[in-house]
Amino acid sequence: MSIADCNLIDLPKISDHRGNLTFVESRIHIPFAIERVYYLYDVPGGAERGGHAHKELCQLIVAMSGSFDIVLDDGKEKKRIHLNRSYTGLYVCPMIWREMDNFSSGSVCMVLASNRYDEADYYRDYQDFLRAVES
Ligand code: T46
Repeated sequence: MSIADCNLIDLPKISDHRGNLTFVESRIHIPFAIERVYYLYDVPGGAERGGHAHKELCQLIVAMSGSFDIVLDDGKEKKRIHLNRSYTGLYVCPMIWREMDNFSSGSVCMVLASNRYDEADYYRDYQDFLRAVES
């Protein structure tokens, strides 16, 4: 897996005089079935989140409100992506180290995930992650 396997996905947006509606359907708009939804909010200015990789988990990360940056790292290459639209999600495949920062005030990060929470699926040590991608 590499950061080339991660991509921005434009979700459907239905607009009328009442506002916008966006939806996500498993395996139609994203390449996995959604098993879990979680969200980050009330993130203090200057805070950093992430700092880990997943062995098997696939995720779609969406800035539902405000904005933040995600740095993707596959052990060879790094890429910083700014998310600021509630109809654009970042698909993150397994074995990608991610770090998140630059959260704007009041931002909300929603994550659609392919599996339930499992701490055993995490690499939380960067050297362990590098050893795994290099093996
Ligand atoms: C990711 C980024 C975008 C749970 O109990 N259930 C959950 O579903 C999650 C996601 C976390 N937790 C617990 C585990 C920790 O004790 O909540 C605590 C904070 O989790 P963590 O430090 O992993 O949070 P972030 O914001 O650094 O990372 C999270 C996700 O863990 C991660 O998969 O990609 O958001």
